[in-house]
Amino acid sequence: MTQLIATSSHTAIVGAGVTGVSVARFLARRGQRFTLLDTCVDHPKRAELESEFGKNRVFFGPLNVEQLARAEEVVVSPGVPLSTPELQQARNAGARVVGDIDLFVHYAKAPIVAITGSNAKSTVTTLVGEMARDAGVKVAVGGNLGTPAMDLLADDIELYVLELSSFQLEGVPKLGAKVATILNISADHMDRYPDLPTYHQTKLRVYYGAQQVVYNSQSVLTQPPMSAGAVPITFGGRAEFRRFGTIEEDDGTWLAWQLDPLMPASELKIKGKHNIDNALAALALGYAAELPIDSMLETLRRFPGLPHRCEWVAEIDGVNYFNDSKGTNVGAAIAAIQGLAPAEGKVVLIAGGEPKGADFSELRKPVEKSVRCAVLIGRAAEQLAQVLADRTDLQFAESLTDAVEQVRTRAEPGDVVLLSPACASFDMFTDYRDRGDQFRRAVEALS
Ligand code: UMA
Ligand code: ADP
Repeated sequence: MTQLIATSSHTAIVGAGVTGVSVARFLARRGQRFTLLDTCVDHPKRAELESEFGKNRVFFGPLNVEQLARAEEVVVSPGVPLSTPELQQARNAGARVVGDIDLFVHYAKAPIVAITGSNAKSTVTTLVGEMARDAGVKVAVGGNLGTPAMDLLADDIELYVLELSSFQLEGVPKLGAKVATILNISADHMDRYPDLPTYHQTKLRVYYGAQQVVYNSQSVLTQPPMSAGAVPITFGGRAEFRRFGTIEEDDGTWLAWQLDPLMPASELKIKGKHNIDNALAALALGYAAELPIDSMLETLRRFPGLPHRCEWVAEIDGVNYFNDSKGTNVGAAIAAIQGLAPAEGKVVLIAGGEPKGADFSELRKPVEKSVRCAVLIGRAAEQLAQVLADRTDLQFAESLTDAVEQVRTRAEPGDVVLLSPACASFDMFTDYRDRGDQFRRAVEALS
């Protein structure tokens, strides 16, 4: 446990988004002194925040090092890199610089299931939360998923299930989770990290102090650096000792624990091979958190998946349309292409957007194997075209509606049309939800 904090006589909170506000409200309830700082002068909630916390506690504009250094503790929001020069100067001046998760760990009284990875975090976190709820556990679910961790704190909670981003893990010296996992690692946020090893090291922080670790048997990068606590549980691939995997039976693929078949994969509502891994990961985490297996299987049978993640939208002229707007990096798009590629038909892909410093070359092989044609949109279109030109047919579209109209003319019966952009959405849309909703509307307009 870190030497905390927020018991300090004065805390500076950097970033007045949902995280910063959750920390400010927590400190306000405890009657502790704090200042809330945000570099955005035109902050959309400026007036609201000044009215809630008082003008003398909320500051907008460039960070003031002296003001930061006067605080004993600086709680930094995940969107603000710890490498920000003013934060480094404050640290040099003696301030403790932490994130909201550090604060949360200090005050949480119930065990934590901590889930990170490049992709599938929200799906698996939601599933584990549902499994716990269905098993009668009083559970709180949040973190990067949406509800900031500090807003989850309550005395009657029996289990916390947290989705943690690399940004949130940056500020956590020792998480001490009951169960921790990295689901998978592929390059993401390469506009924030200098290289993949640095990003990977940040993700590994999820394991520090964990009682039980769960990792992906198919990905060496998800392994904890040292075996701490109980013998690890793994997921993915063929089921074996201490592994939730699959076994092949006469009637198809089954989810299994060690040698015990649990349920046919065909009973899952979430579609695609990658979602079998997600179901197995959730089972492994739930098992490690001591949830009953039968009840977890019932949850799996019911779980419809989250919107914008390989979400089925419509079937038009024998072509199935899927919205994977949350496929915001290369690893996600590859999983979606491979997971949804039909046995008989091909994928017609819509990709592109804000590239986030990504290297798209890993898309070449799966695109060559499974993609009939790719329609490219957004700022990354040219970059994607250079990488994919010799692998599949390419077309360009000015808008998502235009892209949907183009894919309609290219898709053949038995094909899958897939929006899985491998990019962020901010060049053309408010966020991934807006992009997914616009895709859905464009597809519905076709039919
Ligand atoms: N800001 C500064 N200085 C900076 C950068 C930002 O003052 O240098 C201010 C902005 O003006 C803004 C505030 O910081 O007012 C925003 O803070 P934030 O970016 O940390 O965002 P929050 O609203 O606190 O939301 C954060 C997560 N956002 C990021 O990590 C960027 C949310 O994840 C998360 O749901 C929420 O905390 C609750 O835990 C979003 C996300 O995009 C969904 N996450 C990334 C991802 O999933 O890939 C990691
Ligand atoms: P995250 O919260 O990590 O972004 P989500 O559950 O929201 O994860 O899924 C985001 C995207 O990741 C999905 O839309 C899909 O494209 C991709 N994805 C889902 N499961 C997997 C997996 N097991 N491996 C790789 N990519 C996946």
